[in-house]
Amino acid sequence: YAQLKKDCPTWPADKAAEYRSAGLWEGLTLGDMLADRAARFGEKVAVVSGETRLSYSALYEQAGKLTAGLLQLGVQPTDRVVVQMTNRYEFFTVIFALFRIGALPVFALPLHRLSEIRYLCEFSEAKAYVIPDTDAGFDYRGLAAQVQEQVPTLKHVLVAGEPGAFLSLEQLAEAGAGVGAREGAGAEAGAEAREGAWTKASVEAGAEAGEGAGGGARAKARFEAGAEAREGAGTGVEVGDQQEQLRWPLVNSSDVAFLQLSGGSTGLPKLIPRTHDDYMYSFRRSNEICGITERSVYMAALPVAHNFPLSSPGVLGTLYAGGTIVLAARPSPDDAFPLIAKERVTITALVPPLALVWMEAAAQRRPDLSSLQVLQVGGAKFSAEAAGRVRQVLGCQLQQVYGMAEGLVNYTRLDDAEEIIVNTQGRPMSDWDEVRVVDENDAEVAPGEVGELLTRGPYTIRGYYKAEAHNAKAFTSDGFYRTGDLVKVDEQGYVTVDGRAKDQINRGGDKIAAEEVENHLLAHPAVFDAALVAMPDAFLGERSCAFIILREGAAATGPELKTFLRGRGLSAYKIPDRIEFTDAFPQTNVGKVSKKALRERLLTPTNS
Ligand code: J2J
Repeated sequence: YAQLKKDCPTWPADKAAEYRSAGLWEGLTLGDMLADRAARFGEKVAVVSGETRLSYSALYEQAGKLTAGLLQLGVQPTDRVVVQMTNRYEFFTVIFALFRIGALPVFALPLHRLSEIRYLCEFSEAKAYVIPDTDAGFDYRGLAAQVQEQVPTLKHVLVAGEPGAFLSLEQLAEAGAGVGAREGAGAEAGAEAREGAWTKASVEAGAEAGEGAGGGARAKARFEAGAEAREGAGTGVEVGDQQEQLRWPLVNSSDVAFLQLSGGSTGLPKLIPRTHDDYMYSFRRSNEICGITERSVYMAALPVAHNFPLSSPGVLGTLYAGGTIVLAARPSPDDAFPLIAKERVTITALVPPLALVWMEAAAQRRPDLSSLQVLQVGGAKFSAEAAGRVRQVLGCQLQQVYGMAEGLVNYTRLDDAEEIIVNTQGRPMSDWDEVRVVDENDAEVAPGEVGELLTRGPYTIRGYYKAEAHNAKAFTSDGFYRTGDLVKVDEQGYVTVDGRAKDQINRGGDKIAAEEVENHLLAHPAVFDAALVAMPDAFLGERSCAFIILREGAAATGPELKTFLRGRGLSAYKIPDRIEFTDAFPQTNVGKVSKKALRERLLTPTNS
């Protein structure tokens, strides 16, 4: 815990105390949440995934078995586990098992390949990597074999489905169930896992807190006692849970629960440490704004580990409310429309290009979308023109969502005037969100003028994981996160996204850090210099174009360079859509490559 604390910058004590006493941070963990909801909602369906319908109790029980199995395997509190899961129910059993242990999921996206996964495993020193067997014709087990060969810290690969050479989650859960059956064996595994890290005093304090109390009160008591006891050390507690006789280490609500992936603008992706307290606040508050209740049926059409479908209010908000999650294997109208009709989906979230595809398909096919009340669109700018057609074509309310895995999420409100819903990206979800719009010198711009959005608040991180030097640039000295987004904020606080100051391409919601791709290109022997820029695209909003200066006497074609990038294990969406060769890059007056000038080159039709 001491090391993790060092690696993850957090809120200053006075702010944390403020957020706690205002009741924003409730002192509950994600594990507490599931335990409580399982007790309250029991046989109600929590997750629908293909043929599988998992009740709240079943989800809790399966997560419990996996918890025991993972402990037996040697997964310990604060261990990192890279989770790359497609939209299937095992995503939930795995993450809740990890939350229970206090191990940290590191969220990867299904499209990530060797280059990204190897980096995530290496950088987080992951002990395990969780994958589906296959999806959309891709075999993740082959990828895992390569990763394991190259990353020595990676001890285990766990597979949802057919395990091949690895261990399946099912086998692991069976092993865990065996352990659970032998009374106290889970405790042994747990105790072993805690060896050395847990002081006696803290264990006692924790146990006391756990005793007798139940539900939220128990968690709160644990929180207080645990926080006191745990100065630099971990605590263990025997939880008087009727449903299973497992012990697990005390996980504090102020602990980092997982590492989320940043869209990134630097050479290597950054990891975002989110705590139980801050994340739960974000989806609890989102639930209020988005009207999520026990009756809500939320469909995850986007990859479920992405911050948007995970928490805005997404699948976790839905579980919090006791609603039902429907996992769509794919977001296409072919897959999603029948599911909406069959499961009576009430709300879902899309990125703009998918919203366009849905509108096109709905206009032609007239599917039954009568249950759908709200369509959330975010991740990239949704054009006002398209936004204006949503209600008529899909028959539901549009909600624009402008969020970021680092924290701040803006929503248009469901009862906002049509004009606001169509033309803005919403306003911050919380009155506690602090927002500043500044110029290049960090001076606040006049109201309504364009500037970079800086933000700080109860669910916006204060720094990336293990990134001290970068944090000094990405955050102001008083803790505001520099979003890199150029925005306008109106008198009512509504935000319009106007552009970007960060060196990133937003390809229909998929974020590409220019420098990351440039570094891969520079590894090619024929490439002298490379610059990746965005080019406008009617469908995706932006696509990427790489400008290349070749070494003297060297030759390479566009297709060769693309093949080269694929060979380096870069995921498909990061492969440049277009490659242009040039003799020199235009420069800014301080001698840097002018990406603005390069982008402009793409707009002039004479360009070859
Ligand atoms: C313009 N740009 C947007 C929007 C995000 C909810 C919704 C989205 C994300 C997300 C998220 C935008 N219009 N409506 O985490 O919880 C761009 C901005 C932003 C970056 C963050 C959530 N919505 N963006 O997209 O971490 O540039 O989160 O800074 O992937 O996406 O990307 P990401």
